[in-house]
Amino acid sequence: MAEVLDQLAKELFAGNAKGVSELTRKALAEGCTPSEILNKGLIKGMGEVGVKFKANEIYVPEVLIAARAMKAGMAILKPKLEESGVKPVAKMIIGTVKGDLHDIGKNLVAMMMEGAGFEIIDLGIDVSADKFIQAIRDYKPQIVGMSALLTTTMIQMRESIKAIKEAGVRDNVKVMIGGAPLTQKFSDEIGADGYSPDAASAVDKAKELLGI
Ligand code: B1M
Repeated sequence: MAEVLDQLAKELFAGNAKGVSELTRKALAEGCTPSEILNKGLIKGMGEVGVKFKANEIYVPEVLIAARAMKAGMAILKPKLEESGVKPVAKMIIGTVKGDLHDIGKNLVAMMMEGAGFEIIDLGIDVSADKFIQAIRDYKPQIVGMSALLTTTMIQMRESIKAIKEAGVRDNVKVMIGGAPLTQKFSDEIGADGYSPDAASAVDKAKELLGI
């Protein structure tokens, strides 16, 4: 049983979507629980992707290919997880801030978070403060993720955090920010709860913020 899960983690790391689909089915047929397949197969493989990405041993294309393989496995596993009542680690809404259309980095973060067992509600690009606030009310996430790639839009993060505070929902969530022009100093200045420089550290930061 452990063998099929190890193999699954390896195929996910290699980005083999077909292999991941087959092994997910095989693991189910061999009697592995959906939660074992998720944690010891898919999340384990994606965790390895995160480690290598952080160490600059693999790059964006490899991460995207691994994420596609993860999605292939999840498509089979998701209904089984729902049937067996496995809860996500936590819920996160994420979006690229108003005026900014860059989404490659944001999508990578969303994929790595999903890979780590988080439920992700992706609000897309050009997300206004009002849209963040509405989504906090609608989805009740534990984490709000904001991404910005332009020096002209990073300021929107300050505006959004201010608006979230004024709307009275700031205490309900941890706000995490990221994007190429950002720094920890900027994060501190605008009152975010956390900053992370890349998609793999985003998972660590989110867990740290939630104490999990
Ligand atoms: Co634009 N662009 N772009 N662009 N673009 C940059 C960002 C730029 C640095 C290029 C340059 O001039 N050298 C520059 C910004 C300069 C500045 O602000 N100082 C720039 C500009 C100027 C523009 C336009 C204004 C160009 C124009 O029209 N004149 C325009 C703006 C449009 C708009 O947003 N309103 C524009 C448009 C575009 C395209 C549409 C063509 C395209 C985006 C396509 C898309 O995203 N779907 C594009 C691209 C591709 C880039 C570059 C080349 C690549 C960005 C990228 O995807 N990087 C970029 C130059 C560069 O970076 N080399 C550039 C890869 C990605 C994986 O990295 O997004 O940093 P990144 O994400 C990382 C981390 O930052 C972090 O994790 C990710 C993965 O490790 N991270 C988070 C990101 N979000 C996070 C959130 C977190 C945590 C971590 O928590 C929530």
